[in-house]
Amino acid sequence: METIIEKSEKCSLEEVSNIYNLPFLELVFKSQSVHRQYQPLNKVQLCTLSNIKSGNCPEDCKYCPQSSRYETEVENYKLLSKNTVLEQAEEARKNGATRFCMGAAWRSAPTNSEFEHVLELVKEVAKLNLEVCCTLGMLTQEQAFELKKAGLTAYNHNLDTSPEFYKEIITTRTYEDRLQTIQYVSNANIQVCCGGILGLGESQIDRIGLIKTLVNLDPQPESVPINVLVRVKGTPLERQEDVDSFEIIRSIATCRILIPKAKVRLSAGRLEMSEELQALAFLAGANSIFMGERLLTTDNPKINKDKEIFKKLKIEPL
Ligand code: SAM
Ligand code: DTB
Ligand code: SF4
Repeated sequence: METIIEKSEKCSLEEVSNIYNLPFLELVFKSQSVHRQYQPLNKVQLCTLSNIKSGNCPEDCKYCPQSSRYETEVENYKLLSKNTVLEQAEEARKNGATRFCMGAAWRSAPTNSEFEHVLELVKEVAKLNLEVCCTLGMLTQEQAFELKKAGLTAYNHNLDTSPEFYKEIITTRTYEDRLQTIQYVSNANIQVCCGGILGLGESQIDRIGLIKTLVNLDPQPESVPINVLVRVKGTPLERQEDVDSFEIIRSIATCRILIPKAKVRLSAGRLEMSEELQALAFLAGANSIFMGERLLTTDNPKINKDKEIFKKLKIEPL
């Protein structure tokens, strides 16, 4: 079977690097020009997250508060009930969200009745006329087909960083494992949502390497979340340095230019961003945010605050 990275040299590291390193103003001009060609203007999609299963995860992702290996203050709970999730989804829709993303702190999606429960959640959320996204860890091909049948729009599975730096951040699974699940999702005709995290201590070439991998996925992802590390007390990365704001914008702009049809999502980390930086991210080609006062376990800007920014910038929810 062809693999999703079959044509991996379509765009070389050097080509990605040449774009990433353009003079800043030229880069943003170029990314905005591509944006105008491929994406609706002045529109940003609102997505809301639900942590449907929290904490106690066996993986060792160094950024993550939900790993059982670190002493964090995160809440641990098993799968949420249908009613709870549907209430959250309805609330999200009422606030203007058009996409609802359910995350679970699992290494892999379970194979028992818990998976049946997730399928049920997907079906019910889809009935609310919301796009439905899940992120449940690794999947089998069969599970991907079942999620598709249940009405799943998209599956989020991030590569997080470059293939080279990955082992510094996670040792309990490999980059290849991630690519395999992405392949299964793609085979099942579910949209691929795949991106990464900035600020893990990676070098600029790692950021470029992540983008190169994303660009060369075939088909390219429909959705690219760009997260900025949320430093959580108790995780190995709690004292990681700030990532330079211009690196965030360069990453977004490069994704916009090289993955023109994707939604580029300004995901985790907005709480620490000024309005001006967020505006610059939209200018560079970001066209989605998470709305709601929580991401999975950490805080996100208040809904009213986001409404204010949209009003000032005359941005409409998509
Ligand atoms: N357990 C599943 C998995 O890892 O694939 C799904 C849930 S996991 C929390 C979803 C994504 O959240 C991760 O792939 C990572 O990119 C992002 N994430 C987790 N903790 C983060 C943090 N502290 N800051 C920024 N992004 C984070
Ligand atoms: C993604 O790329 N970012 C979201 C979503 N996909 C699942 C998760 C961000 C999590 C931030 C840390 C937390 O709140 O636990
Ligand atoms: Fe588990 Fe996902 Fe957190 Fe890694 S990112 S520890 S797999 S919940």
